[in-house]
This record gives sequence, C-alpha cells and structure tokens, in this order.
Amino acid sequence: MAYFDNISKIKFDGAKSKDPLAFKFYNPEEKINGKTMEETLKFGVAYWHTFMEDLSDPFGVGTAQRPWDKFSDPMDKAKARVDASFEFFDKLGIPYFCFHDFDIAPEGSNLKETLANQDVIVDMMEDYLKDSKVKLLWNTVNNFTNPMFVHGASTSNNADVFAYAAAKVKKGLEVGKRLGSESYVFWGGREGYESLLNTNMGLELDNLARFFHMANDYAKEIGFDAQFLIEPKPKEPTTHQYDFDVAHGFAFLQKYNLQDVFKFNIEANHATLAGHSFEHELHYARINGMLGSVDANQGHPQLGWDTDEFPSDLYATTLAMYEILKNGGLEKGGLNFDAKVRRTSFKPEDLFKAHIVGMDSFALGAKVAQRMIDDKALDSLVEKRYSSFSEGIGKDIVDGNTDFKKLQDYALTLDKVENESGNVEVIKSILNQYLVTTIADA
Ligand code: XUL
Ligand code: CO
Repeated sequence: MAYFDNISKIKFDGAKSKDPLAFKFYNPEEKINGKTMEETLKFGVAYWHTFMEDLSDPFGVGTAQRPWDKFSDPMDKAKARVDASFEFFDKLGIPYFCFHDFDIAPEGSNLKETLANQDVIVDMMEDYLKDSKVKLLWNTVNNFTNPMFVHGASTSNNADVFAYAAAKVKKGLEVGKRLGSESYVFWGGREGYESLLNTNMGLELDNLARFFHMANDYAKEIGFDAQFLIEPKPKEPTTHQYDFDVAHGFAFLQKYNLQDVFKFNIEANHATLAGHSFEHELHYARINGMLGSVDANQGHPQLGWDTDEFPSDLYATTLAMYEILKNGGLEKGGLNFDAKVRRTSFKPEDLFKAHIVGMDSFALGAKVAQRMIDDKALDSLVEKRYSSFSEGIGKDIVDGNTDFKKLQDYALTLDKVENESGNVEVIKSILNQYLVTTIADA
C-alpha cells in the first residue's frame, strides 16, 4: 500500500528548475572533493518530526494531515508509519534516518509492555533494512516526555528514575546494535535544573557521568560499536541544561574521563540558543577532535526558542560545510534534519518539499565551502594574520624556547608595536563572491 500516492521519486533537475518536488542543487552522484554528495552529506530524516509531529503549538491543536491518521490503534499506527517512512526515504532518495524509542512504538502500561511494543516494530524495521539502501544513522531514547522524568532522568533526585532511564537506554543500545546504527545519541532533555536552590549539582553531574560509563560498558559488552554522541543544548525544557554547549560538554567529558568515548552531535538551533553561531560550535568541536554529527536545522532570528526550522540560510550551511569538510567529513555521523515543517505547511507533500530545501541548501553550501577550501580563500588570510608566530620571537613562543625574562628583554627592544587590519569586511565580501559565483555556475 502506498502512503504518498501523488509523489514520484524526487530527481535532480538543476538550479533553474521550477518544480518544488525536484532537487535544484543536491545531485547525489555529483562529486565534491572526490566523494559523491550522497557519501559526503549523509542526510537523515528525523522520525519524530516527520512521522510523529502533529504541528500543534501552545495556542492551537495539530494541523498535520497524515496518511497514517486513518489508523486509531496505536500499534497499527506505528506499523503504518514504518511502511510510510520507508516509502518516504525511497522516494526522497535519502540514505539515513534517526529515531527515539517512543517515536517508533507507543509506550505500554508498564516497561515490559513498552519494550515488547518496540520489539514488534524493530522486527519490522530490520526486515525493511535488509532490502533497502537506507541505514540507521543514530537512535536514542526519549527520557524526557513521561511525567516520571519531571526531575530529570540520570540526573533525577530519585534513584528509581535513574534505574528506569538506564533500563530504557540498555534497550536502546540493543536496538541500535540490531539495526546496525552508526551512532547513538544522548540529548539531556531534562538533565539540568529548574532552580539551583533545590539542586545538588555535584551529585547530579557525578550521576550523569556514572550513567554514561555504564552505557559505554554495556555497549562494549554487547559489541555495539556505534559512536556515542552528546547533543548540547543550553535550556528548554530545563532552565539550565548541563551539556549547555560544546565547551561545557567537553569540560564535563574530560573531568569524568569520557573524552574518548563521546563526540558531539551539534544542532544549529541549539548553538544559537546558547548565544553561539552554528559554525562556532562546529569549529570548537572540530579543533578538539570532537565533531561527530549534526542536527541540521535553523532557528528564527525573531523567536527565542527552538523553532527547528528546515535549513535554508545559505551563509549558515556554507559555514557549517566549511567546518565539516575541513573535518574530513563526519565518519559515523551525518546531517540529520532535526527540523519540522511549519504549522501552516500541513500537507503530506510539504514533508518532501521541506527536506528538498534542506538538502539543496546543504549541497550548495558544500560546493561553496569546497571551493573556498581548494582556493585557500580564507586560509591564506588567516595564515598571513598569524605569520608573526612562524618566525623570530613568535616561533620561539610556539616552540617553547622562551620565558618571561627573555620576553621582557625582547619587549624592551621594541620602539613601537604595530598591528595589521583584521580585514573582516574583506573576508565577508570574499564569502559573498564565492556564494554568488558558485550559484551562477550551478
Ligand atoms: C531537542 C532535540 C532532540 C534530540 C534527540 O531539542 O534536538 O530531538 O535531537 O533527542
Ligand atoms: Co536535535
């Protein structure tokens, strides 16, 4: 049975195409730096937004019209979603997907029933994955929706909740192994606090680390070799989330000796909520060897929350791809569209159109970024800017061949200290040139 009857396979139709159901810049076969776009970009569908979202908001009920709505029994609906999702992946030509445990199967009345529901759906997915090109990029568990997690999951004050959360992650790791997941994500939805005044932050952070070590031990025990990923977010739903941003997360991982176990899954809208740019977070992770995967979306400049829009901002996608390409790609990670269509885009075909704009925006960003990397357009300026550290006193500093006494002796010989322009405006104009010329050539 087909769920998206009126949609045919989405094809690449070139930059001038007027067809909203065709790719303008994403050509899966086209090569960027010797690798196909499909291999480099590793796009994924977020099951929760695309197959679970009803598009309700705090002021109104859901508007989404979905072909699986005709089923009322939760398990029938879950099975219909699996059939519909593999049709969607195939028609869109997208190679990966991601899910939480509760996205794929409904919660039962107790943990045993919940896990049994998952088994039914995982069996179905396993069958689909056997004959499909599609792969699981990452899975995770939802340890934040159920009221049980009101005080957190592994950072709850209630040890029974810690145990329950662990039981769910144990299952998540087993499911990830069965379905051959490349990575496994931990987003600390309620791992943070509402008020510091009733919080034992030291114990909560120690427990979070204990939880991660136990998860790693179990993954090793069952031979699940997925890349573990922490997904930072500063707030929402908590007032303060412990893995606030990459720098907070990295300090935490180092303190608890987990830096070799995890990398980061960086979400654009989480970066901007933390007061950073998307590229800042990617850059900070990359220079520390911690860039694992990306949740590709964008926030809205006028709205101060996690709007999870499909990415369309070409500056953001270009600068993100600049970091990702400089990282040599994402290995076991990819570009997961943790993005939802707007409430006004409620038709099933809007799901395809939204992914198309996201895929096109990152494909174009990748082309622009690769050209800038090939031409050393920014690198040559940055190299020149720091050239004082490749010779003389600068080289002595970098090589560790100096000390405060020698530096003072040197400084006393300087008549005056001169600086050069940082050329920020020039760099922005270069970026514009690369964007415009790449679009013109597309
Ligand atoms: C929430 C968010 C999550 C994670 C997975 O803001 O981004 O959906 O990506 O739990
Ligand atoms: Co996310």
